[in-house]
Amino acid sequence: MITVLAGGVGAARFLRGLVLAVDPAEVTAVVNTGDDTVLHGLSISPDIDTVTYTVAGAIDPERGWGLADETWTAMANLTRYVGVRPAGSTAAPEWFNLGDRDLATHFYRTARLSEGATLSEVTEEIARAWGLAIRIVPMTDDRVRTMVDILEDDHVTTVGFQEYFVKRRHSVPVTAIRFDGADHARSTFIDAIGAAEAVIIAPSNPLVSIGPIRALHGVDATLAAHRDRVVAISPIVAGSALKGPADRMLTELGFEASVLGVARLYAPICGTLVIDEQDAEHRDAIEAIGVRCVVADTIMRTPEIAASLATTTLTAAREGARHDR
Ligand code: FO1
Repeated sequence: MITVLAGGVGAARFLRGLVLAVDPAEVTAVVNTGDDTVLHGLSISPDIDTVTYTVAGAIDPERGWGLADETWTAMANLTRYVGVRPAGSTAAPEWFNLGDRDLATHFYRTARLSEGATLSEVTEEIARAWGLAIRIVPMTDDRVRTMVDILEDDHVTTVGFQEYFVKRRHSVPVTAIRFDGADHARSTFIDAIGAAEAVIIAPSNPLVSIGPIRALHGVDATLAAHRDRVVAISPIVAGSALKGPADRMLTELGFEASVLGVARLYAPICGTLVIDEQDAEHRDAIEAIGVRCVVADTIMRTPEIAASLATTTLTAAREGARHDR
């Protein structure tokens, strides 16, 4: 079994490559649910859906989220109600775009959860409906919410992750993040770490995509116990995030926005870091802090490049596993 800890777009592209390189039935993707939200009364799990749609080949390639060939009739009609919405109401959240085809997924998830199904069960059903052979597992069936302290109009306000990421287009400074509910939430996947021949930390934001997974009880300790077979791929290339605010967020929260900064964050739980060719000069500095370093093309412009990155990462994990005995 190969276990992948996953956030959104970067992880989804990596998984799409991985399933070209190995038997998809061998792969378990453990997905962040700290980004989940409820809008219009609908349960929305953005990272789970991004992974599902991408591996199914149905994602919109430009946006990286939502479905290709999408239409937006429901959203367009929502604007009618924005003018009559009373102050303080969260109805008609027109800032979060739900396409007509995508809505079907949220309808299904919401209905099944209200029937008493767990998020794990519903996620498996949705993956099956899309014809996927990989296992997609939410990190927990309990409610965990990533909350972000932002600096706005000279004072600090706490908002949910999507209100920071989408509503404010992640363009405001972040002063702190926390994962409400993580202290008591039960992880779904500890066994999938121990049983895996390789554990891969996908190229996702280390703070708000992998951070919530690590915040669950027992996860860091289990990863640390299998550290030699854990391989991470840096989401930071030449000091920048390929997508999203990871670079700014790292700096704002006191970390270094570089492959070395990523290596320091992961050093306790991960034996090897895969970095991009553009960062090859940092290899020795990373190895000096006790993390083996592999240099590869990590910019997944095509599924074939992602497949090659997956093969390199798996080889590194298998080499690491020889130390892990
Ligand atoms: N991201 C945006 O930037 N704008 C949106 O309107 C938006 C809508 C959306 C709807 C469904 C979904 O599954 C994802 C959506 N995303 C949107 C992406 C998503 O919120 C973020 O990329 C992730 O949470 C970060 O990993």
